[in-house]
Amino acid sequence: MKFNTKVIHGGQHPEATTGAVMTPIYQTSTYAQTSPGKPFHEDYEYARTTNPTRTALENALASIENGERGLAFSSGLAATDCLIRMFKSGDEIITMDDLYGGTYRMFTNIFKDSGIKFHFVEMNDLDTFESLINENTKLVWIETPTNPLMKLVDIAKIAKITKKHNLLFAVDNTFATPYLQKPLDLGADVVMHSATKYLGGHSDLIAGALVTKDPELGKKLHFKQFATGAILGPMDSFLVLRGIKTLHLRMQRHCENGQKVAEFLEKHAKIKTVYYPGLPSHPSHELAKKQMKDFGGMVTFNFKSGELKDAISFLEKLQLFTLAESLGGVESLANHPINMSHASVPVAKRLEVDITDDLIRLSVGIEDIDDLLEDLAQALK
Ligand code: P1T
Repeated sequence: MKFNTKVIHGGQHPEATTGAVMTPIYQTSTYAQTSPGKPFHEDYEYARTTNPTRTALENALASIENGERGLAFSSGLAATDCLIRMFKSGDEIITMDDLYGGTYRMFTNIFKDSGIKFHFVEMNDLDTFESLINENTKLVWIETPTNPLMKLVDIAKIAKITKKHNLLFAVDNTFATPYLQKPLDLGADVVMHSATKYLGGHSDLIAGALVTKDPELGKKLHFKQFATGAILGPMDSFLVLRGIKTLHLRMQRHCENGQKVAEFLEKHAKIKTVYYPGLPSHPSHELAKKQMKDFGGMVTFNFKSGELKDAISFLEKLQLFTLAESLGGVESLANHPINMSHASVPVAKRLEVDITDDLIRLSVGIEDIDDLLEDLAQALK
């Protein structure tokens, strides 16, 4: 199946008892047993372990990422947490200097006393990255494009290095989605999603996902998940599954609108830099053309003035773009990283990577482009 068919049919079957075309919401916590330890259905005994609506979603996730095993979590951070729990004191993880603020907070705060050592590096400097690898290194974790600075990393090049050193390689594919890029095909071992974003697509739920190429690794992660409990409920599983069915259509429009917004902002007299991989001025534009099908709906920019007050005034004047955390829904959102998505990153750290006071991140939705550009123009004026 091609991708646009997989989003609708991948891993999906009519429901066994009625032939319902859409997987029902199995709103149950438990399943009958015919004799102690003998469940009525061999796959289902308690819903923390498995639920048919979640299973249908997990099969869809595996299908669209070209993986073998999908797991659906109660949030993106729960999915990340589950993967990091695979490691122990003394292990080392190499990750990037530009990450979603909540991921950075988890790595530096929650795992602070775990004995796991995290290295935060500029991943495009491959020599420095490889020089950090030693016998304790176990995992490489990247985002591409990154949140919020839209940095790209060459997944295939990193995969070559991780394979050489026998390391696990995980990619947070939230911004790109499998419509734009498939990390497992490029050599990664695990894909992670905040399914809250484009996969769900309608800003009406919180969810996360892991997809693995290796079914054995999938099994180990499922054990961690059911033994710790951060599963996605049946209602939200249904909603993500429904969201995925239109992922390709939504992403196509997000990309069209994202490109036009980026071009508009780049020409505007008050704007300094626009961070969008679809612009020839983006330092990784050539890599984006190679690694991604298109360039997505996330656009970040700053002001020539560099002034916080200009960012605040712009955000307060927007009418159609809603000032809100999150991204990837059908509606356009605006975010002020230093006060919102990246407020948990210490000032010195964020300034090192240019998350400045005047930085703004837009999640460009699928509304009419003329209305979006008009809103940006009036707010900038
Ligand atoms: O919010 P949650 O579903 O737990 O996902 C965390 C997460 C992980 N990875 C990336 C790249 C993300 O963007 C996020 C969540 N991000 C936001 C809420 C935000 O506004 O950037």
